[in-house]
Amino acid sequence: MPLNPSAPPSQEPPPAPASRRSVSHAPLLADEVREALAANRPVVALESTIIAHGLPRPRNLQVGRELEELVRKAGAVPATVAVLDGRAHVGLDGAQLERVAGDPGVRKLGHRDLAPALALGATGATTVSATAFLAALAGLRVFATGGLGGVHRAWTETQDESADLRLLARTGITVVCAGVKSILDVPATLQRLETLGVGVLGYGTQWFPGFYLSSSGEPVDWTVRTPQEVAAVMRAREELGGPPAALIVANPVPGDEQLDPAVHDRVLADALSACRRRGITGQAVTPFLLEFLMRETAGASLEANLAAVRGNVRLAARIAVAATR
Ligand code: PSU
Ligand code: MN
Repeated sequence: MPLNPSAPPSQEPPPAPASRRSVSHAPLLADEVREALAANRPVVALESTIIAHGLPRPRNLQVGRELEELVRKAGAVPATVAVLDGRAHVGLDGAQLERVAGDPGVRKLGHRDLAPALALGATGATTVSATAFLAALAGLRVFATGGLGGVHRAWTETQDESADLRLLARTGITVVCAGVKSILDVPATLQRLETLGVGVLGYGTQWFPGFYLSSSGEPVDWTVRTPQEVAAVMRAREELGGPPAALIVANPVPGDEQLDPAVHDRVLADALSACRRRGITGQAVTPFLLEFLMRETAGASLEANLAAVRGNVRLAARIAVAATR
């Protein structure tokens, strides 16, 4: 409305533009998630980047639903995390999950992208860094994913290190994963995790898992064998206090469901050179490499990826149950 020049000067400041009006940026918890947390019942956070950018449509929606179902079957409440129209959600309903899986405009949001996404009303899937942050903020203690981001093999040229690592260094949450993605420099990533104070437990193994492969060939310092042992480590960390950091539970894909290691090594070498040749950088690198492997292994890498994620989600639910006892 144009100002009336004859009106007395107003005492009220002019209304802020819509984009600056104070809307809450606190994550919105699904009812079921809020009730479970209030009653100290187990909840498992699930990330959404794997759904929106890590898996092909329409299989991704089926998988998103299946993962939530696996959490329920193990006696916990699933909380898939995403940002919809500028609001962070911890726990999605069916239509919201469909949107994350089906809308090609869904962005990929790391932790640093959250503030602009909330302020500007964007819609996006959350990576490990953004999911861990929002889940911990909402009071969740356990989170499941496929493979963490980490130090990329071309780090000396690109300086590409996933923001997952820095966020996990500062966030007290237990992350169940099949190690870090094997497209990465695994030894360098393990070194970074050590420096950053992120705990690493091998689940039923003395070897750090290799995402598509049961082992990366790198040893782990600590091995646990039951969800109760993981819960005991979580309690010890919480009792000790000190600077918060994540605890990684590295859970290998079963040997009979892993990708053939020879196929893995050959196709990955091709994927890395294609990535370099095409000048792919930044957030696009990981989805490009995952997609390349999927195509060039005729879907075998996808099956190994899914087997890993399913195993992680089941284990995360058992850990959440053990940790609320
Ligand atoms: N695990 C999977 N598939 C994925 C991812 C993890 O099985 O797509 C995602 C996670 O969201 C992780 C992200 O945080 O890949 C890492 O991306 P970047 O390397 O750009 O940080
Ligand atoms: Mn990166």
